[in-house]
Amino acid sequence: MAHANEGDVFVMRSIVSTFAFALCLAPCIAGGDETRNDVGGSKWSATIILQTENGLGGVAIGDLSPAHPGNEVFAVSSTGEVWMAYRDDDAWRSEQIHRGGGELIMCAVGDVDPRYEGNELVAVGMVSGPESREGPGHVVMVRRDGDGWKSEEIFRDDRMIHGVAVGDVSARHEGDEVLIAGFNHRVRMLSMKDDHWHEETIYVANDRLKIVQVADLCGGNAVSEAVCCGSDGQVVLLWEGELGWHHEVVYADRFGQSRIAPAPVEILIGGDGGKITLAVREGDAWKTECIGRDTAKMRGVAIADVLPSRKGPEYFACGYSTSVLHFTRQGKNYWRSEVIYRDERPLHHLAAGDVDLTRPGMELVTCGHGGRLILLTPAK
Ligand SMILES: [Ca+2]
Ligand SMILES: [Ca+2]
Ligand SMILES: [Ca+2]
Repeated sequence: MAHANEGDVFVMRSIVSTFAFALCLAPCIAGGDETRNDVGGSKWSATIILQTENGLGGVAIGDLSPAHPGNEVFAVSSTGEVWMAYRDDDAWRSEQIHRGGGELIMCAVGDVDPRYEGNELVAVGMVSGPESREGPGHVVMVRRDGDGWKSEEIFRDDRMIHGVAVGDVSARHEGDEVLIAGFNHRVRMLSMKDDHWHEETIYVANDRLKIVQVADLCGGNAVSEAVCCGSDGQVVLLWEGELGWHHEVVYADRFGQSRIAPAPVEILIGGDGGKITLAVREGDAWKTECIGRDTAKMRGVAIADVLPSRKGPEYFACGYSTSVLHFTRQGKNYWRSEVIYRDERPLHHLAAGDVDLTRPGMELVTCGHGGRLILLTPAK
């Protein structure tokens, strides 16, 4: 995999971005360690909220623990661990809430099992061993149980499961469903009814699927839609109508597309060719534009209102270059990017959510091969 060196040029559509910035991060800290980054006139704080020995594949933000106010941050590791990080007054603390035998890639939080009060976490990956090995994949559900945690496998597939999302995408089933996407090219929907998990395939792609996300892109539908992407280079919108599941290709590229972040009327897309694409729904059609490029495969994208000083949401991406980039529209078809964080190792995911109750708006969380879970906030 490619690593960007300090000084690498991020070639943008009309502008050269601010460059690489080496952040020196302290080793393992239980309570969180803050480092100030000052790049291109904008200041961002990077706080290590968890340091593990193994690489972290994916992060999710949600409320799984009533004992801690607001949302917690979850991350899954290459050795099958699920971690929870939470803020305790001024310190960040963490707890391992599950350990399995296979690499976990992604996780999501939501109320997927009505038999238990509140939200559950679902994590996906390999049943055993690393992603690089052929073998079955599975979905593990982790939930609070008194003062402890309980986990169980709720679905097993013949290939690795790479992406997972939770949301209400089907009116035929009460409440939220679990969507999974994996290396057998399928998006499957899991729903709990009568004490059993039911599964149905809702889409078959041409190649390995990496990600599925729940989205509200078509106003007027009673339930949400889904978006998936993978190695065939297509980003596909899925929705259930009266006649079953429908799909529509939003974007196609010769490189695999590995991360998607849907927001109302738009989708931010990260590709294996290092390209970051914004797809905007205009009427019944999709309009796409390249908003930036990185020097390696993209492994995280986020649309979120993180900067209170700016109107509307901001666009972020990260990947194997080790950088987290912030994209700003400067005018029609003209975007600027800046590096707001640089890790020591490749980054594998980026998520946005409200994890800090002391500041308005959302925060960013990223993780990757270095085993660090990093909270990124605009510096005070
Ligand atoms: Ca909580
Ligand atoms: Ca529940
Ligand atoms: Ca439903």
